[in-house]
Amino acid sequence: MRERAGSHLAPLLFLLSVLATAPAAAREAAVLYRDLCAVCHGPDRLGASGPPLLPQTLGRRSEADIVRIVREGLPATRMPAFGDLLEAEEIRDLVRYLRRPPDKPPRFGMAEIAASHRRFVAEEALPDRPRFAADPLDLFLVVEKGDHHASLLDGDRFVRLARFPTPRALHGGPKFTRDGRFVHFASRDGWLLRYDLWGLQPVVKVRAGIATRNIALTPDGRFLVVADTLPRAVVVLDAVDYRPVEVIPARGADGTVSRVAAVYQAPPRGSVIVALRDVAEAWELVPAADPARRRLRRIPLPEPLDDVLFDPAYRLLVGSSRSSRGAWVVALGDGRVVARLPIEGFPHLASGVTFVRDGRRLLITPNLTRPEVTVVDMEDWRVVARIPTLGPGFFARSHRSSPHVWVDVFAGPHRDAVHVIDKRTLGIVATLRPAPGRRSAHIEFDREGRHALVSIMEEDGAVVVYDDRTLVEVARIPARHPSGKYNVGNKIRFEEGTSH
Ligand code: DHE
Repeated sequence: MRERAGSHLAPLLFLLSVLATAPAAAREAAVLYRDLCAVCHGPDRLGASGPPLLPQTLGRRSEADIVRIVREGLPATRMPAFGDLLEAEEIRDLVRYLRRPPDKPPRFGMAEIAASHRRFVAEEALPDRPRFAADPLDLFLVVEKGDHHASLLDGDRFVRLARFPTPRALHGGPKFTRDGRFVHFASRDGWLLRYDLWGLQPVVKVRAGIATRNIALTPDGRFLVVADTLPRAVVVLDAVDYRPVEVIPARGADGTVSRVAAVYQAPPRGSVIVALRDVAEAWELVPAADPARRRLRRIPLPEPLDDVLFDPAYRLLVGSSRSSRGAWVVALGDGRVVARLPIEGFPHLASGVTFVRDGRRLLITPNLTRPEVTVVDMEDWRVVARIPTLGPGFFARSHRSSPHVWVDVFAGPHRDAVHVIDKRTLGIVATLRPAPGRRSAHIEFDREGRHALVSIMEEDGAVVVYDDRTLVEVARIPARHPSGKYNVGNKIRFEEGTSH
């Protein structure tokens, strides 16, 4: 450890003094972790105010990347720079320690979930009408990743009604109750929050895993189903009070343990579909208060498909995976392979949308690795158009009453561009750059399908509102690294142009 304490941060001075008095052997990585990192990342590396630091949660970052973060800190977060305090070798050893599994495998089951439970307000104390004057079914929820907040926007006037803290690192769409009053958020660290949009207050929270992908409500609204990659499990909770009902280990029919890629509500089926990342099957799950009565049906797949979309009747699953080329169409009823789609790269089907043209339903999907969007006829599964774009895209969005589909250009030098595609001609009619040089991504329509909202995904970003017909900007609301935006009315009506 270096003699110089650096310029800042009172807590670090305290930690420094602890280290200064520690014996030489205490410089080992585990001790450095305990003294410097555990206060934010938890004594067992499972996360606390900071994220978990385990091989499974660090997986996407290289050793060099993590060394840089430890040395330089992370801007706009509470992660300080340790470059003034630690020698390069100490940082390297610390990072290698973080990338090794802990001596004792982390455990996160019913007891740990129950122990994390916290209620903020009694159900009886919730207000009986909204605390704001705006149409409660035309609200937008904007997730602001920059400082882990969400904003509530009035979807008629495009003004902010409220802004409130959320768990850190939210991912996936928040899920609304059928009346649109409550919303469930999920973070990558497993924290779930049920929030009352009328009372503008958190109601209950729980940690349902160490690393979580997303959540789905059962169509009857009774249960919340959670997709975990650590532990490898599907967790079922009571959707109102967040008491754990069941932890279902994710194992294929042959016993192979799998990460859970995602869970999706399937309203016409009364079930939740579970996408698995490591085994060639999907599950259809109907939870029950008594786990002995829940139903779980395995649907065989031609290969593991972890990025999926459904037809509006939820008879078919269209899925792709990182390892395969193309996509498959599989009947949810009997696992019959209906078609194989010749799409190159990695179509991001979870972000695709469907719409009707000349009486035929088309599916349009962005591609995470290729500069094109693909349009597929959902009756005969022909690729009807490949539309070249300025770079790989992440999100597509439309609305039943809009003549357009909007797609972003998420990666590459043109990540500030958003293409507007004509549903009839399947040609790009405009390319907008709401903030030149800055990433513009993720689109959501208002309830009437008249306006499209785009996120400027930057620390000092914004939500930009366009008139969908004139393509003229009508409002710009500052926001801190806004990611997804969700219109309550579109979500609870299962509007065809948006995600569910
Ligand atoms: Fe997402 C939704 C998977 C990286 C922002 N993302 C989803 C869903 C899946 C998914 C399966 C649908 C679940 C849902 O909404 O309930 N995302 C993945 C990945 O596999 C991938 C590529 C890698 C990963 O590490 O998870 C990935 N996603 C990202 C990002 O890097 C994004 C841009 C920033 C972030 O927050 O991490 C991101 N994903 C989003 C958003 C949604 C989403 C905003 C909800 C979109 C919606 O409109 O519903």
